[in-house]
Amino acid sequence: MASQNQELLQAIAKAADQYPKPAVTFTYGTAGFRTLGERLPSVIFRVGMLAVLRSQRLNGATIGVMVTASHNPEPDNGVKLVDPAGEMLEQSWETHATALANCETTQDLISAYEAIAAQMRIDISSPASVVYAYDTRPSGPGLIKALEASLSAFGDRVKIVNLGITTTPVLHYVVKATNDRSATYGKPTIEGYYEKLAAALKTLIGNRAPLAPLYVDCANGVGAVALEEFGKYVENIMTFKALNTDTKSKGALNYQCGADFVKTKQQLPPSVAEPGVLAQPDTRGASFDGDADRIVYYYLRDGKTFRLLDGDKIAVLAALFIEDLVKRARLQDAIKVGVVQTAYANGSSTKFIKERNIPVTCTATGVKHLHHAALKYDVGVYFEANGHGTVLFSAAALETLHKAKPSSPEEDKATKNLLALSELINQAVGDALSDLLLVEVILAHRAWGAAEWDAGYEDLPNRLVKVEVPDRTIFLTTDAERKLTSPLGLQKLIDEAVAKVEQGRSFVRPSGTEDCVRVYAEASTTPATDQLAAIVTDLVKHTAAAAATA
Ligand code: G16
Repeated sequence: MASQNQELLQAIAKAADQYPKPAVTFTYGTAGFRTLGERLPSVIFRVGMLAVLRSQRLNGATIGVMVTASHNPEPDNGVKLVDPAGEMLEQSWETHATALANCETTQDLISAYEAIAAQMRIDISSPASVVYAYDTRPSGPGLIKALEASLSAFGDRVKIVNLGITTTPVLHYVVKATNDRSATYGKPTIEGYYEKLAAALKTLIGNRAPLAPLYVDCANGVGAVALEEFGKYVENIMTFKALNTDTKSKGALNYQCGADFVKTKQQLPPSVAEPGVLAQPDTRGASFDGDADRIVYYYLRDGKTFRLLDGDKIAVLAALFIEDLVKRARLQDAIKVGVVQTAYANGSSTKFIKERNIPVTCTATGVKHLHHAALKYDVGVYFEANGHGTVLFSAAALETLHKAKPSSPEEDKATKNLLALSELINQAVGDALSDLLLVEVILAHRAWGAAEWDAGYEDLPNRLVKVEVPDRTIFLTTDAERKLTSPLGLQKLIDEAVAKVEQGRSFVRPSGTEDCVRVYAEASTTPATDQLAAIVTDLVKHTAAAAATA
């Protein structure tokens, strides 16, 4: 055993020598490691090592590795690990990821790797299983080579599945399905996912008329590939008018398109704003982000005014619809619906949900935080305002639905619809495609267009500003990122600025995916919001500059 392990360590060291660490400090952030793609080969190699350890620690369960930088600019890339249930990597392991990524030499790396294995009592020669995928970024194939070099060092101890170019949520689905011993979640393949979604969609649409064609901005990313493939499975039910599908031209990814562009700029992507695209009254459009795990909707009110239907609007639509179905199924005593948001949720959306006696939890930014909070509800609807989210049905809720004894056709139908929704909605992570189907199904059931969906509540005017600072790590937060604890004194100044504004709210947090600080502001009027955002932005700039020169 000992000599076998020595041989393995030598093989890993030899391979690792090909991927030296650059002079950069890496952190496992909101969604894994993210920075310029050219800086990442050593990180990806080491993430491969950690994926194997994680799998070994979990008795050979399959772990996912996704190479993507999602909404970030094209030169960036990133990598994150997916746990066996399709969830984000358990948080305590992020420290191990950061530790391995920052080892300066191969020798340090091997020592750190052995230390983690010893601490976790992992036999490094035991079997492991890893499935991986990547998006359409130009740096993807090179980084995948680094991952493969790492995994190959383990020889046939590690079972490897390469899903190729696909979306983040598909990878999460495949991980979950692969580890599902009951084999009820679905076939562990890309096709298996599309079949599952299409079958659930067919059940939910029933004999209703086909859905209206939908414009989908694919951010010139991998969502374009997924949409084209998936479209073939649902041809008789719905058609997609795909826009921004150029995954080949340099610089096109996420450029003036995509969910992040729309949400941040609060405007249509130029290609969607072209005359004729959303011209028909009530035509809806939707934007994916670069790896198709977020979606926002929009339409032109009266054919003119841009109206955003973001993650908050989707959460409200979904929560009220599901709550309605639960009542129709007469299961309201057994199944409680709750909503999870972050500080970015528009104040009006939170108020609207609470007024309907639906509990709301606020967590820090990052799917990993929302997901865990949502698991505490029987049905947990979680969405970030930026369009990241899904709906989780607990095992208990599913059992209640499966065992229900409906006493009327209406109860029976509502129960079946809830079960079909649990199939339609990605239970591992938010998926732009699955969320799109959820929205379309709800609108079809309600016989609503975008205007009726939008009518529920009016967003408070809001602004999101990216501020580049010399060192974002000096910004530390508490209270689900709603308050700063550092730099000292800054929060007091923000509070004073907020107190002067009607319905004012503002917070500052360091981004976990980009080298910037984010400022959010909302207030009762647009001028007041813009002014508040400008004041807080200035406060951040001055404080950061002062700290840099101190
Ligand atoms: C990632 C995370 C999201 C988060 C977003 C922005 O999204 O998965 O939960 O909202 O980054 O995070 P931050 O404000 O920390 O930069 P994506 O779509 O880029 O994977």
